[in-house]
Amino acid sequence: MSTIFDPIRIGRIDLATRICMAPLTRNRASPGQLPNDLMRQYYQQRANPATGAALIITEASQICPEAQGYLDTPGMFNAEQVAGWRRITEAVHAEGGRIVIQLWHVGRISHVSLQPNGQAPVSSTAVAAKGKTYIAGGFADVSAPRALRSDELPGIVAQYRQSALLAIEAGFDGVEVHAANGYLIEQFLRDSINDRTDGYGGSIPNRTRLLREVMSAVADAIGGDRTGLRLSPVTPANDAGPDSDPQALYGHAVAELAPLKLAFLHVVEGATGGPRDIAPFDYAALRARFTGAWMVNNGYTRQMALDAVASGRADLVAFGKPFIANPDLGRRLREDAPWNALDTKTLYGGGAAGYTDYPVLD
Ligand code: 8OZ
Repeated sequence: MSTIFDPIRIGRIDLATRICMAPLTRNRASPGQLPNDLMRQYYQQRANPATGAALIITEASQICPEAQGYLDTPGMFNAEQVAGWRRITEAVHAEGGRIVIQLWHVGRISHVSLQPNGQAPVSSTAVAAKGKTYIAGGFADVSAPRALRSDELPGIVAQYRQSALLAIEAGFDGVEVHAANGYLIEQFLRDSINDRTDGYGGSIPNRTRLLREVMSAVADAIGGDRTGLRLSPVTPANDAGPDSDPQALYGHAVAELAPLKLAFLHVVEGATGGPRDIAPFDYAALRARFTGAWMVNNGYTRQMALDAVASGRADLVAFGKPFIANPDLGRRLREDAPWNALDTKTLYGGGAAGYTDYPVLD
């Protein structure tokens, strides 16, 4: 029987415990979508596996300029960004921690003011999402997207591949592809959003095509044993309506990735950051189709995490908001110490307040 405090090897990555820091958008990058010293301090504070996380998954980071959907999120597509991230991976490694970067393309969850030349965001569809994003000056409705042509998709796949290669150059232990929470890949997966009539729409194998091509390209570039994937089969986040058959869709998606021997699959159970029981879904059946490490997330308490790993239901547990408010969450889990409360006003944007100034024990 394992505990959340036991080591594990996932793919090529050795972890000191099963405690992971979930990806968390904090909107504190510098102009140029650049990682900076404040971000370095934030990750470093959480990087020692004895007190923090064994594995940090960074905040979602753009694979290309068109992939941005919110103000001041970091990028991973040019040399300056690589140099900035390198300082962060070095700081995390100096603490004995491991760090993978979450790579995303937001698709239609964006705003023309964040897009190159003020152009429309791209998606599987030309139908706008209902929802807001955060831009210069405050919240704004997301913009109407342009549906990608089929001949543009190989270029998007190539951008994921290139971004993953840059991540390795920046010293990351691997990458997590963000295919959750209503962003581009999920905009292709779900039949509630994908209204295409080409080879990327319609049947389940067509809707999972972009995911399959992205994961194959990334795994081919850096190794499946350094590649993870995040899915959220039933989340309603970012106006992602429920798929007509999520069990079949996500089951197929995971089964066809088997040849890639991915390091881990990170599943958001229920509504991201909300109710875990929003819709029925058999996560154990999904796991049965996967051979790598199984990472669970969403609203885990200490007891839930202990039970999930002790029972064998999960290999790893990712904590999100608790890691914002508790840089030493690993120690607090070990000692069963109370957790600091989260200040929700300082989640997105701003400086050190609510970012690097949460207190540790003693
Ligand atoms: C909260 C605010 C902005 C983005 C996600 C990357 O839901 C996000 C995100 C969360 O995956």
